[in-house]
Amino acid sequence: MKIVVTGGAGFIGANFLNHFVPKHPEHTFINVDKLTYAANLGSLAEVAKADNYRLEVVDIVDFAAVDRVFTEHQPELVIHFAAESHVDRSISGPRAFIQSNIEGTFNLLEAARKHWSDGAGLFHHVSTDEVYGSLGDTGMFTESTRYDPSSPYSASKAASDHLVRAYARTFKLRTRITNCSNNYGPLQFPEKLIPLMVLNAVEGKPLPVYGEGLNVRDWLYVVDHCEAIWKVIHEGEDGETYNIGGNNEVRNIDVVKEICAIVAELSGKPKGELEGLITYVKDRPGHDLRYAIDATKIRTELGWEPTETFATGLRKTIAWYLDNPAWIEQVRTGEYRKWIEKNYDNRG
Ligand code: NAD
Ligand code: TDX
Repeated sequence: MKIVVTGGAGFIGANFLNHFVPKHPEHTFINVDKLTYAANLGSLAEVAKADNYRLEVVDIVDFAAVDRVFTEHQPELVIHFAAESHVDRSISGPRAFIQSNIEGTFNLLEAARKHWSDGAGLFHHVSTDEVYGSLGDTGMFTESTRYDPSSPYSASKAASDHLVRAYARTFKLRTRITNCSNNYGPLQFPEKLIPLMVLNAVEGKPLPVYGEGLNVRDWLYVVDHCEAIWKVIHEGEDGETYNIGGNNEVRNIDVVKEICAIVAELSGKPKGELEGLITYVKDRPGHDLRYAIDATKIRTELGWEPTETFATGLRKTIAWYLDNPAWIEQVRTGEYRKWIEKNYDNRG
């Protein structure tokens, strides 16, 4: 089968390709990626040598380019990861989110509608739990929770989910959607909480915690997410939505303290010294308090179970960052440094 994987040079897409390309020589994986700041071809060094891998440097906002990919490769499956993904960037500059996440998804759906007649082809849309908005101290998101996005990022993802459902209902396009909680693991761009804190701790830089650090995220190891997507594609049902989450709710401040403890252990630095770097900074506007996924549907209907706990996955992740200084140097371009100045300099 020919599989288009959009956003395959980003964090989750690269983990997906690294995991599945070697396992499935019978499939050809076509990575369709614009190569934004968040992409890194260094993450795909091994996969790039494989006979069943191709790279198409394409902006999904460009319909003609997307159409050409469908014409040339005739994919039977699209797994749509490509998106602008960082909430803070969607606050300082929302336009790219509207373009890539909404218009980009629309273009893929239009190409799928044009090229896939009579139920040929499956469109798998990778989405987030942030579309459901914020929880209070109790409750969990199920597949029927009302959409209530808070940030331009989550609003753009919500819009893209709605478009996917509309194409399923109106044009009978075969689609599936997964809404997943916060991912962490190797290859994540160090603007996100976990890699940012790991790298800053290693370098003795401040650890900027937004607000009081009491916001809760439900963490899932990235390969567990990838396996869940694979399961939905192979065993799920058309038109259905599946929530994915690992039942790992942790307050941000506790995540940061845990990172300090593991970095201390692995690097030999005193834990107290690292915790002393914790700095409370101005909160994110519209900051969702708590996310928690009820993954009963994918667990009971498809038998999916995560393999990592937060403790095992976090240790593995930190060890990976400590062992891969070359990868870190590669992503820390001038653009990265500019973002760090822009996001943190005015937080006080
Ligand atoms: P990422 O920012 O690390 O990577 C995104 C990739 O998409 C990059 O390679 C980038 O170049 C590409 N891209 C962006 N705009 C594009 C465009 N216009 N055309 C072509 N390619 C483009 O993101 P990620 O964390 O890997 O997230 C992947 C997907 O999973 C996103 O759709 C995101 O909403 C979703 N998701 C992420 C998380 C998480 O915790 N990271 C959780 C749930 C869902
Ligand atoms: O420096 C920081 N300090 C801090 O306290 C950063 C970068 C984040 N935070 C807080 C904000 C959040 O409560 O940590 C939490 C996690 O922040 P992010 O890593 O930015 O993730 P989040 O906003 O929760 O969104 C992530 O999960 C859902 C991904 O970026 C999304 O793409 C995904 O859909």
